[in-house]
Amino acid sequence: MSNDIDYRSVTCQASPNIALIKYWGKRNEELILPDNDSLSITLDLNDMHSYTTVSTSSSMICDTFYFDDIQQTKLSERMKKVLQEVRRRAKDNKIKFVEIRSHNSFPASSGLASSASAYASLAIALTNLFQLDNPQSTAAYLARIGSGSAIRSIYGGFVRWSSENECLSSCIYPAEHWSELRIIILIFNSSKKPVSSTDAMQRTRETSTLFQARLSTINDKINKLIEAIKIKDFNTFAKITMMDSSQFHAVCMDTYPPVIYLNDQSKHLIDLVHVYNQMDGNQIIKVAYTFDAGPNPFCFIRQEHVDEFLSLLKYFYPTMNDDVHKHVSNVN
Ligand code: 2P0
Repeated sequence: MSNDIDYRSVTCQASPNIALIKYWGKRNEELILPDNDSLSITLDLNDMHSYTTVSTSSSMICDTFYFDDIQQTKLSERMKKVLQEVRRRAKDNKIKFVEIRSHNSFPASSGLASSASAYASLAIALTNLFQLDNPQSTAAYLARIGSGSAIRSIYGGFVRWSSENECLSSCIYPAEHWSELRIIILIFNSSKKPVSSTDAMQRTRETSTLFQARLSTINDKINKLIEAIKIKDFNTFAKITMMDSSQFHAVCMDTYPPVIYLNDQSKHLIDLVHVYNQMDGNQIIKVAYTFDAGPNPFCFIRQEHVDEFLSLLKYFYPTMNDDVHKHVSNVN
């Protein structure tokens, strides 16, 4: 806190999002323009938010960044890029320096992408602090140049990020539209991913021949998925979601050298879900999984099947009981 008379400060929060149709590949690295549209759900986990406080005053002598109250030696290049864009857009040219304080209410090592919620909260806070024009699209732009998928955390509910024109994101349906939908997150491994998404997607573009084939499937899948969400057709929703996850990981495997994010536990969970879905023999899908750039499954399920599926998870992964319980969530 500062006693400066021109001291101003804003704090904002944002939540992580999980992609149903994955973003993978940039047609413009600098501006982070994606090769394909993506569709996600913003999570509403009570204990999972990123908070960012941005402050400015004339007495500050440089830009500073604190993560978990620890001052970092320097700002990342992405963060510098975001601040450069804020300065360019700000009407008063008096923005001297900014202090950024960020923390997550969930462990950074929980295996959940925190960069999306971190950059979304930073973008919203900066937009508010400097009262930038067109706040929502400006915050979306700033979030995107910080970390591509962060643009989807600007909105709650079901969010589409377009790969066309200005590459904005928009809420397709609010979370209340499908209130029976739940997410169960299992943390199989919380260590840092072997290859960053940024590096891996660039490598995929350069080497994978399956990549172009994947791109040609995206819009059809998104249209079908949006229709499934509209009419709450869980079977179609589940099938498209699982198939896109597998296709994304197949493209990663087709990258040279291969990028392997799934582990043996991930594969076990995939088998478990399919056996469980076929148990009744009535073609009704009860659970769907999706995996991001990591081994941890995000399982979508309707409320009516939660208890049954949790019992199964507790049986197969007895040490994970607490986490599983903790992460049963509504969508935002
Ligand atoms: C997604 N992922 O749609 C995909 C699926 C990971 C797998 O967006 O380089 O951290 O900052 O734009 O956003 C992770 O990539 O990458 C990601 P950059 P980002 O959620």
